[in-house]
Amino acid sequence: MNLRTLKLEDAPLMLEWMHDRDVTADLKADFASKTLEDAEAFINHSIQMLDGNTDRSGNSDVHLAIVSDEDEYMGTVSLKHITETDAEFGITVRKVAMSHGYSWYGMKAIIDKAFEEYGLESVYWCVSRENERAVRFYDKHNFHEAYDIPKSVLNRYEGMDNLKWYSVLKGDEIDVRDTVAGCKIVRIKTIPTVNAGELSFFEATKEIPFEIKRIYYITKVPEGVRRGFHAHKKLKQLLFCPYGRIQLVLENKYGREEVELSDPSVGVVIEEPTWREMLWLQKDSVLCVAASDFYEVEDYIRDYNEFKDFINDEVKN
Ligand code: T46
Repeated sequence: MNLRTLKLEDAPLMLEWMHDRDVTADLKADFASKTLEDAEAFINHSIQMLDGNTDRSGNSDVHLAIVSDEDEYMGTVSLKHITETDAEFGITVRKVAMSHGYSWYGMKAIIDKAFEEYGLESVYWCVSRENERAVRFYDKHNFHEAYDIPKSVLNRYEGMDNLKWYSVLKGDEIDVRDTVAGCKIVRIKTIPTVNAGELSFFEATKEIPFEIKRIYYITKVPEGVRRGFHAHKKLKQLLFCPYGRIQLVLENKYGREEVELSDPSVGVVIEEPTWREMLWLQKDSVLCVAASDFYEVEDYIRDYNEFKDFINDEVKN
């Protein structure tokens, strides 16, 4: 997969999705009436814009082709209405490209460009809530609903209701691993507010797969200190770091792996016997834990060899 400048020879495949009701049903613009010449004109215009030109209304947009390894056009990904700080994201892919990772690849690549190449602070976009496929896609990738879209942007969508807005801020991690030593890495819903921080929340048993009976947090730990060195027999926990940087080393029947917790919107769910060690990479980092049960000293295995025997016995049974 690749992202490249649009070429005139992409026009027929661009026209293919424009005339495909399955692709365009929930899109704002009327694509059904477009012709090959329209597609070519769009591509020519996009190439001019890449040269730093703006259109008559002063907009500067970037439209790039998402292509296969064989350089076949699969869809277009865009940053529109680019200002010094933000831009609107847009994407359309051909039906054959759906569910093959092209949308995610294109989206991630252009958002990376927005922050790294164009120096933007935020990227936003919206979809019709009736566009279930798109809403599922953005939710699956843990993008968060945005509630503070400026009026000037909303005006562009006047007359359209039932829209769901999303935004990504510079520094948001949008490509984290799914698991660490078989433990699920979860995205904690996080709502950004422009210039006023973020609010994160999770609800049992929606984002985390157990009822919460206890919450505890570890604070005031100096840099370089390690804690943990134990496993639990039954306890399930969600670990997250709302402030600072903590390295988590996890070991269980899936192996030994580490992950850095440094994003308040990322947590790790430990559901089975797992040896854990936590290293404070930054002084005063906070480790928060939501646990499935009350504190029970008998649930701890604090001897590493005993833990190894415990998981070996579990594997055998
Ligand atoms: C874990 C990691 C991530 C209590 O009395 N009640 C509690 O709910 C907890 C969690 C601890 N304690 C007592 C037991 C010890 O006397 O607090 C003291 C410190 O606990 P510990 O040495 O186990 O702390 P960590 O940081 O090594 O481990 C803790 C949790 O205990 C453990 O369940 O998974 O954080």
